[in-house]
Amino acid sequence: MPSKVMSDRLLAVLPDDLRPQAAQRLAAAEPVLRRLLAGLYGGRADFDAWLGDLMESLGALYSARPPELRALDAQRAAQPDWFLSQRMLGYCAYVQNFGGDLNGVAARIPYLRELGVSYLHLLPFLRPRAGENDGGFAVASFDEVDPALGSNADLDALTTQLREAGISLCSDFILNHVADDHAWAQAAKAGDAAARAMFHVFPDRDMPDRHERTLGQVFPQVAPGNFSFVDALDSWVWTTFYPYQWDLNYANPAVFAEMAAAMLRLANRGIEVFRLDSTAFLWKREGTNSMNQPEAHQLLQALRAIVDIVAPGVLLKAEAIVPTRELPAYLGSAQAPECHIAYHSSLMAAGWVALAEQGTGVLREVIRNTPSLPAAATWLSYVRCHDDIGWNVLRAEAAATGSGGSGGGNAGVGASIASNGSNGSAARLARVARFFSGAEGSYAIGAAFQSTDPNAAHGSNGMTASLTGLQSAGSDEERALALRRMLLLHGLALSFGALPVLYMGDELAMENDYSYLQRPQHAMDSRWLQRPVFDQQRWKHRYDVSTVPGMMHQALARLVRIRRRHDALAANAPRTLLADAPDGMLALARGERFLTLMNFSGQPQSYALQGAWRDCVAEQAADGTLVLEPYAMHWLERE
Ligand code: OTU
Repeated sequence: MPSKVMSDRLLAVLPDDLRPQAAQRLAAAEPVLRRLLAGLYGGRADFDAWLGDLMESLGALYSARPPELRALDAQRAAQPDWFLSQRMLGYCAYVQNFGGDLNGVAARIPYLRELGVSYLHLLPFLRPRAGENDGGFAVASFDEVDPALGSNADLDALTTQLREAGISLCSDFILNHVADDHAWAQAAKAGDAAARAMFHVFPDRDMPDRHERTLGQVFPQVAPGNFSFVDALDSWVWTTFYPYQWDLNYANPAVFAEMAAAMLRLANRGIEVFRLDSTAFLWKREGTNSMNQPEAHQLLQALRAIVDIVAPGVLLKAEAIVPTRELPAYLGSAQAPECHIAYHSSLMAAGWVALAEQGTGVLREVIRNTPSLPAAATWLSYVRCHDDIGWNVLRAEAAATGSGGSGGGNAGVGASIASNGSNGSAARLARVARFFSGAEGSYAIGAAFQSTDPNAAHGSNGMTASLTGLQSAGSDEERALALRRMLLLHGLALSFGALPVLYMGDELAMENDYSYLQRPQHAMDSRWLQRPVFDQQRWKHRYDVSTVPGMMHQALARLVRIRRRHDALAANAPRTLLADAPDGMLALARGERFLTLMNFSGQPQSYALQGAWRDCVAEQAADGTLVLEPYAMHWLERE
């Protein structure tokens, strides 16, 4: 069917005044959308009719978009790199932990502004499954706010207030699965064939067993296997995560159309960024691990084309916790844009490896493996998040960089491990995981996640402060070292060249929360260690530099302020890894005029500066040979 016919289906439902603009956007994106969807679903007899209906539903969502959001769309379409500025800073929190409810979050807007936050990621706040729900990642309705957190009207009010404060709201959009009490799952259980076709349902173990041969496991301990038997269906359902999270079947075009519309309805409530959860898993293919499949990228590119037509002010953020080489594809290319932002989980995990090993081999290899990006796309940098720090994404870098861990002669945890080949790299990463669970003479207090095998690494849990030694510190000196380690990791995230996101509580050096052990539904999932309730007492001390929270908060706020002043630190401004630093250090140049020096080891490190510099943090001149104290960081600008 010709492009014009499809575009007309959308234009027909728009009021006259919106048509010229829509026609313009369609001219650019409709052919792309149609090509992508034809590639996925074109073989079906009803493809043209389906696509026509999709266009009409997009038209309805287009005309329902509130004028103030349309204005934002226009503004951002005129400046598509708006989110790459060094003035952008993210903050991530659970609604219930940060503000109690949505109104409580609104009450914290002044605090966020004071920190310089311009992007707020609130972890899942839509109506979750009744009972256990994986921290809200099992969604029962995409159209209702969780009643425990507020109403849809509260969400509308919050997005309005945030927008007025210059803060973009980011919401999770959990598009890989829905809860087993979502209307589709309930209808399927009641015998509705169309609803059943929204999922991957198998009458016996034949196909599940064939898939299992090559699938990995996300939660091997608490949710082993990737299929769950559902009595009401008398069948097996694909459940990559917990058994109550049913994977959606994107081979069915109805799933794509429904999910695209659900996302745009949320966009029309003023959500400006969607964190697309578990994007790697969207398409299944026998004989593979059913991750990062080409069709998953086509689906994301089709979603992007839809956003570019209906709500071009909206950003898509890929959550794909996959090896570094698989990451760039989630940002697409200039010709085929995909997401605007992607989590750089390798960079995040490698910062922690550098601390454990007191050497930067893996970190440098990650940076070398990080390609430059299409113009209006960037990485998300972070120190930690609500999930575990996953080590497996670093297998390739750990294998490529020898044993690691030299840090000024003080053997780091990797020092005695030979790591050529995958067993070596697994053992090396397993040692890092043990380090952060407190073994290997470590200052860290954390928990290994989802692995009982001492030779395998999965992930590590714990708050940044606890993993960097604050919780175990017995003296001011040890506290000072922990503080430096926290600032070092934050400094990496802030100066790397990315959109940095702070994790709630880290700015106040909050420690592990053990209350989850008392909650039977959470006790087996140690990710709850790092999901504490915002500490009001620490917050009150944020200006008091005689306290640890005050020291952390003030030092971090200072880095944020310095970052804002330097356009060399903008997300996609040039970055060069300098090879002349010792292994315990990382030296990162941002253009010709800015230099970040980081000591990941417990020993002093020297670095010979070329030319005259100014230390923007210490506010003093720096030249000649600079000696970096253990875990110290220097941000230098050229004089
Ligand atoms: C995401 O995470 C979420 O961030 C988790 O909180 C959810 O439990 C999960 O999806 C299911 O919705 O693999 O790329 O290892 O890193 O579960 C997606 C733990 C994921 C997480 C993993 C993850």
